[in-house]
Amino acid sequence: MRFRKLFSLLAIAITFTVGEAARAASSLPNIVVILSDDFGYGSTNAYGADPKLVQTPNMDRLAKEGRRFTDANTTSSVCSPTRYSLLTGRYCWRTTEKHGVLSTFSPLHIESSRLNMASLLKKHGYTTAAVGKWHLGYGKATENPNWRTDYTAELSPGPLDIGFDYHFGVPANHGDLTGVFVENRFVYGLRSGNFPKGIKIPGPGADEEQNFQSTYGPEDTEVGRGNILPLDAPRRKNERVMAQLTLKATRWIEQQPKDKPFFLYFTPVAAHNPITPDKDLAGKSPAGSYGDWIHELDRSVGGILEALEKKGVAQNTLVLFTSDNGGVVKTDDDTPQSQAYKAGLKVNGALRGRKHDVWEGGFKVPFMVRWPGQVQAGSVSHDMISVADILATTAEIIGEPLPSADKAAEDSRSFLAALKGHAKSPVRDDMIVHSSDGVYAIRKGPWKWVEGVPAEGIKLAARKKNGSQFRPQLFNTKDDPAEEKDVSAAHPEVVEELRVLLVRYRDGGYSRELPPVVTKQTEKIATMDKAAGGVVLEATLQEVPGAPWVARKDNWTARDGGLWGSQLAKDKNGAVMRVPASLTDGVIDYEISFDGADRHSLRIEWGDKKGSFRVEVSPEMVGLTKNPSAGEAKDAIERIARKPVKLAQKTWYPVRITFKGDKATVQVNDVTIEGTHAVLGESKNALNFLVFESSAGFRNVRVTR
Ligand SMILES: [Ca+2]
Repeated sequence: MRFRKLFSLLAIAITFTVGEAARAASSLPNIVVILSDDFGYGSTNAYGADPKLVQTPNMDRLAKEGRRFTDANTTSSVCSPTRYSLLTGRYCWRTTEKHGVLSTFSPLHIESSRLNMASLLKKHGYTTAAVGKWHLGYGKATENPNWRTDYTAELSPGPLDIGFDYHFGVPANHGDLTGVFVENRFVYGLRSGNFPKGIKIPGPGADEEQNFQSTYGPEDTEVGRGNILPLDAPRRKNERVMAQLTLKATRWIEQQPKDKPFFLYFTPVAAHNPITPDKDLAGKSPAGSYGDWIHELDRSVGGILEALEKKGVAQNTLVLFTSDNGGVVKTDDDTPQSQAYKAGLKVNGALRGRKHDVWEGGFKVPFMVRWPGQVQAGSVSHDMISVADILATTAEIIGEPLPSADKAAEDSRSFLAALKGHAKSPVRDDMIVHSSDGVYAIRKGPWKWVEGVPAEGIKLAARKKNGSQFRPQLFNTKDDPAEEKDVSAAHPEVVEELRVLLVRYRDGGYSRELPPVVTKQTEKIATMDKAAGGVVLEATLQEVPGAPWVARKDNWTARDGGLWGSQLAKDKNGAVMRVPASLTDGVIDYEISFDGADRHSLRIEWGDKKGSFRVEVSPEMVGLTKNPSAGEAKDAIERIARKPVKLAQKTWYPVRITFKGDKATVQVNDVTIEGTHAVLGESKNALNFLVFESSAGFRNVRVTR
């Protein structure tokens, strides 16, 4: 009896708590973030696209019924880094991703414990979903250098491990080599694979069948070539990917309970390549298929708005539409983008540049927010904001204080005041943007200073092609929005102020507030004791050596106490310097200094011309790899070990390779890798010092056994 009473009291208490939470939750708005892909600043009518070329009534509705921002910016001019920033409120260059985008086979890039849009909202009672292009990786990499996402197995950790309740996605890009969708933790409809027997992974229902095809070939991919993953699963049909994603998103909205708020992160694949508008839209836009593709994006946005209305929740839903980077501009080939350009469509408006660039056309994007009763319809804001600010803004909306700036949302500043039209001062005084080549630029007031230094690992060809972005320059974006005139010579004090601020934010770990000045530690160079044993070979390399060395003389010059190699422009095999050396167990020592080289490879030949393996060193990575042996296929390459390193330019670092049995230990400055392979235990006959692209120097080679 007493137990029963206690139980019923407990039940009342639980009911009360749940009811309270539901009531509190019901006053919170639903949040729908629509992040389009490669969709340029000038591609909607609301932002000036000629309605004779494209018509975007649904996106324009968000401007008419909400607020349109004229100075909204992505953090990167490419996909993955901006997506990371939107969800975490942190610049992606603070992670290991210093340039370019993640691969289709990269591990999950958002740390599982990191505060992000989904985890923040879930904590406040939201149901959460990520539907659309993901491009933030799946799985957790191991030490194995050959690790890559296994799409035949459980894709974990993934979106469901960082706060999303539901996920339906295109793994990386429209036209990526997987050719499939992912639902929650598995490839959608996977029929066989590396998962426990008895599990049945759901696939397309009868109403989705028209959105799939039996095979997915190179012709369906973004680049029109490549080895398609051999997955036993229904294949995406490019023309129906937008329809399928929209269907999954709207169906999810329909299924949401009335008493819980929801967060939908919807990421359509348009207007990324390949340009594949649905059949019923094809041929309608005078701007060609690219215009039709924009129409498809607009129709998808319309589908989401309609689903919110049908559900009766549009009045309590904040809808935000933007893009992950600027549009692709092409002018002189037969691509859909060129056709659109020739027809008169300026996808990035009057801005300079495009996707990938450090120019404004790479970052400035359409950004519209509709929130009935909270945001004035038809209003415009000229405040400078970043997609990294969406997290802090969301936190303010739901009344959750952010952790300290060094812990989370490092670069996120709330623009809620600008959204509601109450901002008395700019929500952002300054902002950092970052190009695909890893070039930083910082904006403050009317100024934009481009630091002009590409990331390590940017190839010589790109350095030549994008040379105009690889030098410091200052623009006044108010007087000169098209960034035509470098005014750094006239304003050295502005250049200095922005340079110092950029360094402070970059080294300080956050920019939400001003971090303390970090004094960078001076570079530590490891010291190594002289290896014991009999000396097989010793050379200081203060001059181009003669026999037994063989060097391609054109590429090798002695200076600064070492011998420097650089690859001839047309020679894809690198500069080579070869020396015979007889060694089984023993030690190879030398020093290396990078001066713009992409990488160095020490190719070690074993056996009687049977084969070789290589020690690779770049400013970012050290690796040990077996090359194909005589009679093996060209792609019979085995990565034995691999680790990141950080080597400064024009600095001498020690390298030591120790062989014992079939084990090798490679130490480059303070980083050590180890690997075991039969070829490592073979008798080694020759060393080839290779340099790829620009210059690297060597000195003090010593081989002992
Ligand atoms: Ca993109």
